[in-house]
Amino acid sequence: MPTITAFANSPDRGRGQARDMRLRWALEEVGQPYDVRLLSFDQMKQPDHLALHPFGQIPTYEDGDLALFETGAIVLHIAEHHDGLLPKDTNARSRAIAWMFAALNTMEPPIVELGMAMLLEHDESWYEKRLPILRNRVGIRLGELSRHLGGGDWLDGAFSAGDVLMVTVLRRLMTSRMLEDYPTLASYVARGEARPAFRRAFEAQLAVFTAATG
Ligand code: GTB
Repeated sequence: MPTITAFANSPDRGRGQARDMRLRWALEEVGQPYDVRLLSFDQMKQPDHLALHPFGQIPTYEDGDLALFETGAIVLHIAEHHDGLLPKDTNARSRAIAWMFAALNTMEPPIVELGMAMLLEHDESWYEKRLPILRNRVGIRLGELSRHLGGGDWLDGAFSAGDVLMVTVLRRLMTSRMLEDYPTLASYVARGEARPAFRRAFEAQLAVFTAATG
C-alpha cells in the first residue's frame, strides 16, 4: 500500500487546495488504497523528510523501494501503473500527458502568482497596480482554455490524469473568484468535483483538518 505525505494542519483550512489532494484524487480514481503520513511544517524541513523531498515539501509518495516527489511525476506514476487515468491509444495517451504538463507548466504558474500576491502582498503600496496585471495574465489563459474546452466534458475526450491536474489547478482560483467569468470552466471544475473519487479524496483531506482543529 503506498504512503503519501500531507500537511498535519493545512493552511487551506480543508478546502482541498494543497497538492496532496491531487494524489488522493488520482488514487481514488484508480481504486488504490493508500496511507497518509501527516507532517508539521517543522517535520517537513527535517532530514528524514528531506531525504524524500529535497525541497522539504508535501506531497511525497512511497511504495516499496520507490520514493517520489513532485505531484506531476506522482500522478503520472499512478496513471501508468493502473487503468483509468490514461488512454490505451498511444497518441491519446501522449495528448493526456501533454495536458498534465499544460496544467502544471502553463496554467498553474500565473494562477499561483496571483494567489501568492493576494495572500502575501495585499499590504504593499504597489498591490492595487499589480493585481490587475496578474488577473489579466490568468484571464488570458482561462480564455484560451475555455475556448479549447468548448462544449466538451473533459480536455481530450475521456477523463484523464490531465483533468485531475487541470481541475485541481483551477480550484486554486476559488479566492479570486475568477472562474465566475468563465462558465465553461466553472462547469468543468464542478464536473470534476462531482466525481465520486473526488468527493472521497476531498472528504479524506477535510477529515484531517477537522481532526487537527477540533
Ligand atoms: N512542485 C511541487 C509539487 O507539485 O509537488 C510543489 C509542492 C508544494 O508547493 N507543496 C506545498 C508545500 O509543501 C504544499 S501544496 N509548501 C510548504 C513549503 O514549501 O515549505 C501548496 C499549497 C499550500 C497552501 C495552499 N493553501 O493554503 O491554500 C494551497 C497550496
